[in-house]
Amino acid sequence: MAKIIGNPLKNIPWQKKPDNYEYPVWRFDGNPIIERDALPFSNSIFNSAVVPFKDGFAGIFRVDLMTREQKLVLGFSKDAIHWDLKNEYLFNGYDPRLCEIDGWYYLSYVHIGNPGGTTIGIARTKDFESFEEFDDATLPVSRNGVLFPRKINGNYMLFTRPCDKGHTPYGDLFLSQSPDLTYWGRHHLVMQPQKVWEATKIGAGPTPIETDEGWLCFYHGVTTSCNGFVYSMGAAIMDRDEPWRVLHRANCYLLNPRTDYECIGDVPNAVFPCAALTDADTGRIAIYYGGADTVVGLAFCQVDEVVDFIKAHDLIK
Ligand code: BMA
Repeated sequence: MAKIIGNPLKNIPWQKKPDNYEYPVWRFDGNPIIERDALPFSNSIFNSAVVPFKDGFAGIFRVDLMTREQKLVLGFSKDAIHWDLKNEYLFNGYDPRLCEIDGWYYLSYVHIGNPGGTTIGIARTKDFESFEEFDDATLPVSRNGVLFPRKINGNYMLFTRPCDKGHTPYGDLFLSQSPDLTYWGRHHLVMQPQKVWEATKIGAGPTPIETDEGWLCFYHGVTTSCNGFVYSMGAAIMDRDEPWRVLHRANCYLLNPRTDYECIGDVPNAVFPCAALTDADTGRIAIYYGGADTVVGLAFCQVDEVVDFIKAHDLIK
């Protein structure tokens, strides 16, 4: 029975698995939790990040405006379901991830503005009021920069996904290391697309979740149909000390576009996970994902059940 290594989170949002549902990840029945027009002048609010903060939660939300500029926006919540979004733009960019390391909340995101293409921006805050920005962690062109929630063997670890300036038709998962969040090196290839559901490209998802069996990493995988890309969520388990080593990897997706809010929107057929809350006491995990590049959805799972599922459908033999 896999266990989460981390803090308890008594107020994690939760809903029981529907009766007779056979798969390990299920959706919140109040989805979407954030609609596309939750802020003035917003076109869509989707791939977003959340963390426990004080006695509630803080989040950084991807808001695409009616001009189709891409902005990051702060939000706060008592229950991690109902969010008070601030109508102020924090950074230019998209697809934020958040994690807490030693009292700092770290944001990694797709930074736009470099003429060479997108890079991974990193910033940190203690209070979600003032942010310190680091130099970009990658050269262009790169997306899906996801930090691990602690140093491993003295280094910060960052998943990256080198890509092109467009709607990249390829993509492998890499990991880079840094002693100080400024100088990055010791790069490793971690995973490449394998099965059809993710054959076009893969990219990291929420902050990796530490368990006694390894780092539980949800990620997105993309397949190409005659009607375009289909984005689903998969999962793998990486070695705790050498997280570029994949110990187990599900051969199928764990969540894919099936509901109206995942299949209909600005980019149809997209499930794009960017955050997860965890409760070490109960093994509960709440996953936040973008639906059809338009809204924010929430899904749930139990760590032991997900790990068992990955092992039962394991690509790594
Ligand atoms: C990716 C990113 C995501 C987006 C997805 C589907 O390349 O841009 O932000 O959700 O495409 O459009």
